[in-house]
Amino acid sequence: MFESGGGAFRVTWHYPGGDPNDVTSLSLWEYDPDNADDFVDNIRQIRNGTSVIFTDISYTVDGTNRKAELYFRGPCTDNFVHVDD
Ligand SMILES: [Ca+2]
Ligand SMILES: [Ca+2]
Repeated sequence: MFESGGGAFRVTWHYPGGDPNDVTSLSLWEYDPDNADDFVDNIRQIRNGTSVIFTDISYTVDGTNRKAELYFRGPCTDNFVHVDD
């Protein structure tokens, strides 16, 4: 999970030992402690070693800390997703 104050960020998927043609799908979620997590967006077919940029996720910011607690769900996320805020 990572925190964002809104704006844009870039996500890179890198699957070590995988093929450059490997593709996965990730969905972006926003964590809330007192209610169900909010679904934000899907990434379809992100290729191994490539990046996708989210340009405006300011609407996901909430809570007293004014941050969005973002995380990805997908088959290959744990150590293989890198975020540049
Ligand atoms: Ca929320
Ligand atoms: Ca939240």
